[in-house]
Amino acid sequence: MKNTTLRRVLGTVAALGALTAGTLVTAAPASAANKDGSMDSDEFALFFQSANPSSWTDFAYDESLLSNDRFITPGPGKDQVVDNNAESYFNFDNVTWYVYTGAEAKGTEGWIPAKVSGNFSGNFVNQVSSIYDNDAN
Ligand SMILES: [Ca+2]
Ligand SMILES: [Ca+2]
Ligand SMILES: [Ca+2]
Repeated sequence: MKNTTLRRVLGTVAALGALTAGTLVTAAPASAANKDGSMDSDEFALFFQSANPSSWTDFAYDESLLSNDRFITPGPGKDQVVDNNAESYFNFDNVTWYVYTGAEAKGTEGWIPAKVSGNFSGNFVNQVSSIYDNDAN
């Protein structure tokens, strides 16, 4: 089980390395912590900028309001509010995450498959206001 998890994590290290200054955690998921600046294997991250390295925040749980969250890792955008301010994403989780342009899952819905990173398209760039995975937490 542990070896399988590690292989999955290592498979995405190269992509993450191009994105950021922050800490990539390859240890057991038991150490995962929400919004601690470490990308754990059950988390979803939002970045201040697209393409270029920038500040980001790691989310382990649903966020019905991103207006009280800020980008926390070192880099451009650090301490800026996340709401309507994220240009790219990294779904480091094993499940799909859903993003919405409105708070509390309102507005336009988008989804990001497990282990996929990229830039938000026109409908979502600097518009995302809430995020959810499908595990009821
Ligand atoms: Ca974390
Ligand atoms: Ca929040
Ligand atoms: Ca919005």
